[in-house]
Amino acid sequence: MIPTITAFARSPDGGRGLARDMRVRWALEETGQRYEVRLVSFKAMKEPDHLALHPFGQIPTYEEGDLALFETGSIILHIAERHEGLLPRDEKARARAITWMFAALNTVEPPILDRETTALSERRETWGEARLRLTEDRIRVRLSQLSARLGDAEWLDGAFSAGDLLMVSVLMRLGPPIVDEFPNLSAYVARGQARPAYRRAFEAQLEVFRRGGGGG
Ligand code: GTB
Repeated sequence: MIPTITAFARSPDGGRGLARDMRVRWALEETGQRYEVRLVSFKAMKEPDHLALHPFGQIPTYEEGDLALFETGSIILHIAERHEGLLPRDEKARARAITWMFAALNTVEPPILDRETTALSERRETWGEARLRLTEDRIRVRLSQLSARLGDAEWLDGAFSAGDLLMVSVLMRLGPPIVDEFPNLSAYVARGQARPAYRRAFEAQLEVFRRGGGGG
């Protein structure tokens, strides 16, 4: 059964692959799955049909027959558990790869999102610049720990896994300036982005942006 995911009809990221449908597309490409995409407007995301799929009125969602999922981590785990390519077969290695999925979403991404909120909504406050610096220092702590663990390795724990897919996606969201302070992390992101499955997913989301005439 071909799954259907949802994505922004007009992504505000200008086709840079930063919206979370990119992570799901990438997982589907890594595992060689065909998929369909239903594009939704910001208005439609808050209407009953979409809210029945996603209680928080967001993208992405994932529909496969009578199964409907939301939350990128859960969607990617579902895909990874059913198809070869994103989780090792060995039980312990698999548990460790899943641990990295949670680490990406629960430990590394939160300070990055915090910085983004400050940069977008709080910067003009009298305390905005100070708070921005604070959030950046918190990110540096996490990235230095991650950098120390990765060391010279290609991926976080053996072969490329869903943990790497999510970690690279999270670091991409932060963007180069801070990541580049850690050369092994910027090389890690570049390795992820060089994967053929990543390139296919990126082109597919960019095509939506091109067809939409430039977002907005
Ligand atoms: N925890 C959920 C998950 O992982 O699936 C979070 C889902 C989520 O944040 N979805 C966002 C959304 O639907 C899109 S990805 N937002 C609309 C809303 O809440 O009304 C976040 C995102 C949006 C835009 C950019 N960008 O333009 O660069 C990047 C990332």
